[in-house]
Amino acid sequence: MQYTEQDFESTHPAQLAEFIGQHMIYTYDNGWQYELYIKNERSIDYRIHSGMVGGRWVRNQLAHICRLADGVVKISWDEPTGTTVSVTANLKERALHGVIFFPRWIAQAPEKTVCFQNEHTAEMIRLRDAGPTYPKLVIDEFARITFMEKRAADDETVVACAPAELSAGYAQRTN
Ligand code: FER
Repeated sequence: MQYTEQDFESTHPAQLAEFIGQHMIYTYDNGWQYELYIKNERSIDYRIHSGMVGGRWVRNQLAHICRLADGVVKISWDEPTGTTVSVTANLKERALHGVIFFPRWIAQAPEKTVCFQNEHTAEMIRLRDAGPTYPKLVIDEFARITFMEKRAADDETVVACAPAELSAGYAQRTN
């Protein structure tokens, strides 16, 4: 017997309407600044503005998205690099908690993953398979959501360029 994700699927698209299109910028208590767009029921786009892998950005990452309560969503995914992430966001309180599990090779050389990943997927898979994987660097941090807005689903313009190509002050906007 070989298991697939479909055997353990808990995404309920009908419960996700309030979260689809949500776009947010947040800063973890360790100072790392991230931007996340919930593109649709199964995918996210994101940019990393600062921190260990600042400059990295990704589009169309498959994610598991589930509603925990009104305004509370949990988003989890598995990167081609082998990094896995689970983020829980409380949109009403603008509070977020993320857990990032970095494979050892990224802890040793984080700059190898700083790119527009969609154009380097084969390279990321090669690096991941070369390892080492363990012990993973587990980062568990709270964050404050400093900017948030609701966009349409599947809007390709929300995350469309590298962090360094954004206009000055883009990530510093608050609302
Ligand atoms: C986040 C934490 C980690 C996040 C993305 C990551 C968009 C991705 C890290 C990586 O792939 O290196 O909150 O949100």
